[in-house]
Amino acid sequence: MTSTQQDVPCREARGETEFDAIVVGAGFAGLYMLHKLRELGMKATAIERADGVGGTWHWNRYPGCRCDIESLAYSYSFSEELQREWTWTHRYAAQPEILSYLNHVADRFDLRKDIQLSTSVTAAHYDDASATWAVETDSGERLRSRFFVMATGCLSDRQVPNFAGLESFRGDWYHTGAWPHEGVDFTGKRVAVIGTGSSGIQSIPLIAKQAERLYVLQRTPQFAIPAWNGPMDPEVMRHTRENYADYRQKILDSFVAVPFETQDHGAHEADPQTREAVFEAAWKDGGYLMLLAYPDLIFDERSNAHVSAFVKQKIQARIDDASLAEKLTPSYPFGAKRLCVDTDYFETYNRDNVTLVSLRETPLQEIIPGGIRTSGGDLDVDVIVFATGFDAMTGALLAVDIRGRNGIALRDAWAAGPKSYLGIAVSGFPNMFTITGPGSPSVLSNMVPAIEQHVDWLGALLTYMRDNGFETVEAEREPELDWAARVDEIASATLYPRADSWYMGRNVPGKVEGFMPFAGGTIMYREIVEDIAARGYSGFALDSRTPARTVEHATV
Ligand code: NA7
Repeated sequence: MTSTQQDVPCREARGETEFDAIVVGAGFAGLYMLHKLRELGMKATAIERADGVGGTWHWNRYPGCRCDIESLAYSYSFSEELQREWTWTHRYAAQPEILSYLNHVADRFDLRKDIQLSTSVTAAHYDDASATWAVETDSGERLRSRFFVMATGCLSDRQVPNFAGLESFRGDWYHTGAWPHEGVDFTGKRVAVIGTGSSGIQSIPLIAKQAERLYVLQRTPQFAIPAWNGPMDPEVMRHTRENYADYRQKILDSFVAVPFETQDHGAHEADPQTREAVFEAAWKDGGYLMLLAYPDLIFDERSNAHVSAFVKQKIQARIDDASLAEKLTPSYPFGAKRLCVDTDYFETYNRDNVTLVSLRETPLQEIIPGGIRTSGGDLDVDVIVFATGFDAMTGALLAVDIRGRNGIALRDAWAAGPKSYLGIAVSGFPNMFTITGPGSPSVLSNMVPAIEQHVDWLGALLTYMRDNGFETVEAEREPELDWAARVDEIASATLYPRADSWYMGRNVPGKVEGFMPFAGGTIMYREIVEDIAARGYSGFALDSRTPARTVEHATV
């Protein structure tokens, strides 16, 4: 699919480098997308802002950072050789191990030669006449490509709240999503962690062990289920490695792309003893799958009340002080905010050097040179850790000045919230794709299979275009609106909207509210997108017009 030779001198004369496809990001999504494009014989490049590959796993190096999907499931399936040669050391891999894995993938498939590191894509403008994307980077480099793929991750645009006085702070501060490579030594330090999502919950127990004093500033208490992490059982690793095909099939057959077994009826229908036993077994197994102990926990208020009560009582049993336990107990439906998976999180509050500061009771007023001022008094600290999360799902997409047909900015097209056909493509933005974009299961499922599913689907689409002589593909407006309505409708049938979560866009001041992922599960989603493909990519306009590739183009 390499562009015709006669175009190249014209573009090179304008200082542009020409590609068939430009991929933004070199995390799980960008690496596999690049590999796929290469398999299709395309000239492709991936542009990555970090100085290494790995995406999320490059940036998030805070103490305790690990995946809360089990390692065996949180890994690529596209290469049998890769599956067979990699050994996971723990049930839940820690960040360094996942980063090593991604570096291994980059080397093994010789991807590095087509990855440009330490470079941010700042703008991407579509030119209708040539049907190409003009892409500009922060180094002023200009590139051009036929296809443009945003593989920028769902949780990569980090948020440091706009607290007054931060610039006056005399100590050091860090965001968990941009942790120093050399680590941070908290020994002898007074530390404040702001935020109790996954990043806070993973890092707080380890920071508490090292710091002289730790203040945890909590806005909303979180549900967390113990990981019961430990070394990988060699027998489980061996058996899975020899039977990966079966294991991956179980992933495909599951609601969230993680092998698990649920009940065939709702929790509220079960008799109390059985229900308690099922919850207890799920608790003992640990982790995120507690949310799937029964299939209706996130859909049915009565069932959710049962699991919420069970987990609250488990949380409270882990904390010595009853009034503290009360403050650490969530009040929204179980699972409506992203469920956390912990190691010793609640027990950490039993330590003498740890203080919980409830920002609901004593709101944060400002950062002062010596620490943090709350309505309850000043906290003297040497270090502030912002575990305050990300502008999820849309932040990284809107951070690039993306303009589609007629110069329409993605930011304007999404002014009332993201609208995307299948979470893959946006009307008005031909030949642009988003891997695990808003409107796809993405963050409600295991991200690696979700990424592979999108990349494989796109690979098939690009093959179809080549075989049938299509130059451009673009989501049509009506199907896109229908899809958005469907995403909304499914979300309204769940309990997710009952919490102030990043799923809903409620963690970022001023962000348009709306549930962004597709909550119908990965099986339903896959069936829908495969059916759309089988019907000649219905809902997409495919155009075989030969673009005027040699005319003068609008540039970024
Ligand atoms: P999260 O889950 O978004 O957590 C961010 C935390 O920071 C959460 O407790 C927030 O409280 C808190 N927060 C955010 N802004 C503020 C302000 N302004 N003041 C006080 N507290 C604040 O991000 P994580 O990095 O922990 O995890 C992200 C995902 O990575 C996670 O869900 C997994 O999928 C992996 P809130 O709950 O909004 O009241």
